[in-house]
Amino acid sequence: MDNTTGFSVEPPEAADAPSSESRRGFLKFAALTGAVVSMTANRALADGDIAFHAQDLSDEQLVDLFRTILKIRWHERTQADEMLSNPDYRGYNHFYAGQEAVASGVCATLRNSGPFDQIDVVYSSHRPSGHAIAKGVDIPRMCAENDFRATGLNGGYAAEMHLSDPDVGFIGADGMIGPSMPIATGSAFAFRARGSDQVSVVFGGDGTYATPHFHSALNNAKILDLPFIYVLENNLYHQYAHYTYSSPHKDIASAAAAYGIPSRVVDGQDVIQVYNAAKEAVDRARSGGGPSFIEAKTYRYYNHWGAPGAKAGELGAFGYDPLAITSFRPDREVRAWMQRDPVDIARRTLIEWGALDAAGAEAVEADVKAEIAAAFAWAAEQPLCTPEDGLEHVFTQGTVPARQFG
Ligand SMILES: Cc1ncc(C[n+]2csc(CCOP(=O)(O)OP(=O)(O)O)c2C)c(N)n1
Ligand SMILES: [Mg+2]
Repeated sequence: MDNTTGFSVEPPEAADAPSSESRRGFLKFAALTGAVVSMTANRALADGDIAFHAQDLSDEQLVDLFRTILKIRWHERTQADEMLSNPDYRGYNHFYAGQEAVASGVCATLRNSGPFDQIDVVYSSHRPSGHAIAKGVDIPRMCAENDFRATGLNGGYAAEMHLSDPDVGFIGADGMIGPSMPIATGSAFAFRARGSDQVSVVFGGDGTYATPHFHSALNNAKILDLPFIYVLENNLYHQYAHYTYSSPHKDIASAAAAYGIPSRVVDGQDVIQVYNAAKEAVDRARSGGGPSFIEAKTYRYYNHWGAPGAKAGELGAFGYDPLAITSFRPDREVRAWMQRDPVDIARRTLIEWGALDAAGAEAVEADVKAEIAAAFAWAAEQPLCTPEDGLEHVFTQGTVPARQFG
């Protein structure tokens, strides 16, 4: 363990092992009590560094973190309800509910507004709505986009899997698993070449480990010492296959050690843990210290795609997913993870820290629910795309100057 940062740069075997006496003691205690060892917020408290960066956050900033988590949660729930109960709704999503603390904690450490040559950039995945909201996209226009409306963020061309909003540094979703990683290192290279202190972040699932892009991105990021952060959201499954089918590592973060990149495994349900790890990584990247890798252990409450198994008005999806090709998730696993809900954990922490009280938390949630309902209502009134719109932005106007290569 690198004691100055808390990031591990040890080889895989050592990185998986307990890192301190206190943590070892806690693990022993947890094993004795039958607790879920690797997932409790206490694990980080036992490390003694849980609030290191977050302690500098004002009450207002802490409430903002909670608000972001809630915005994502109510966006997902509202959209799932639309899909289940409104036959006129055309949108769809790879729902992010359950993983909200990851996007919220990471993006809270980034520059999300300002000129394009100063803003930090986020490359997202096929599961982008949480990343987009946390980065600060205009939510009503995102709702319109997801329903293929002409006034949506991308004119109704993109919808969920190609959503993008350069104004806030959300370079965008990506339907392909893997290619966004080397593209994100490309941005990081541009920042370094221009002498900018911007940071490039990519979010990828556990499914990205087995792609060549995972390895080439980390290799290039280290060799060129790029301001690049790989946030791997390990929600245990890619589509319907458990991640251990395609990765030999219990902690995929162990793989970063092979490239000499410091890594950190965090409880992705605890926004404070995510924030701390991301803050360290961003500080390192901005100050020329090179790339970092963060693995957030998390879980999605809905099935891989859409809302099969979900009921309108209820959180989560249960039962056999007819889209499942191979195995599917046991209901009891979903329910167990829902016991460690990122909304509940954030609310409890903020109340314990005195940033707000229970009534205040309820007020924030009511406020967010109203904001999201208004966003969907606005989107529903927007004009639909016409078939002719499909020919816009395809061909360039005028002439393209000839370029000579080589
Ligand atoms: C190159 C490529 N192969 C296969 C797919 C089909 N596909 C879409 S999502 C997905 C699983 C991704 O799993 P993971 O990276 O763990 O992300 P999660 O869905 O769990 O968020 C796959 C295989 C794809 N989109 N791109
Ligand atoms: Mg996954």
